[in-house]
Amino acid sequence: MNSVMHPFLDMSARKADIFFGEPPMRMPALLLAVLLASPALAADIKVENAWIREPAPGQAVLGGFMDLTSNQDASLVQAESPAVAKIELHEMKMQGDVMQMREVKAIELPKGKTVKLEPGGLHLMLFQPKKPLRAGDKVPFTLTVKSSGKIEKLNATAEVRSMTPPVHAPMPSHAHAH
Ligand SMILES: [Cu+2]
Repeated sequence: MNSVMHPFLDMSARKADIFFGEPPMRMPALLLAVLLASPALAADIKVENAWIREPAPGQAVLGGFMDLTSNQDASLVQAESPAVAKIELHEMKMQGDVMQMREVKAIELPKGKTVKLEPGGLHLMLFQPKKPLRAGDKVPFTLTVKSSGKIEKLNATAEVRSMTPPVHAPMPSHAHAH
């Protein structure tokens, strides 16, 4: 079981399900209670190999990467961490000759497929670390995942790793304009 970081938010989500979801209001109360209590309805999501690229001095934007595998169709809709001001979900794509980066509303996690957040592809963009992050630091973060109309929060930890930028492959497009 994944622990729930924001019990209040989670309760609101469940309440919303009761009022706006499919017709559970007609179900006998006991059955409804059993369904809501069943953890089998929530997606089981593996978070592996989570890491953050150590920023250059003064750099206020960091890339976060990991492998995500869900046992049912789900989508990652939000990420947050007490270590940074904000996290966005990003995608990098070649558009003609130009590598472009944009924010995406969600990252789809198809059932059983390992989705890799990695340099040059989907990634988390972390903004404004509250204190300097150095290689070896462990950064806690929380992912918000939606599956079958349910919202769940996953807590995980990413390790800061240093990566010497390749001399011949500068990544000018990684300079964020937003
Ligand atoms: Cu980005």
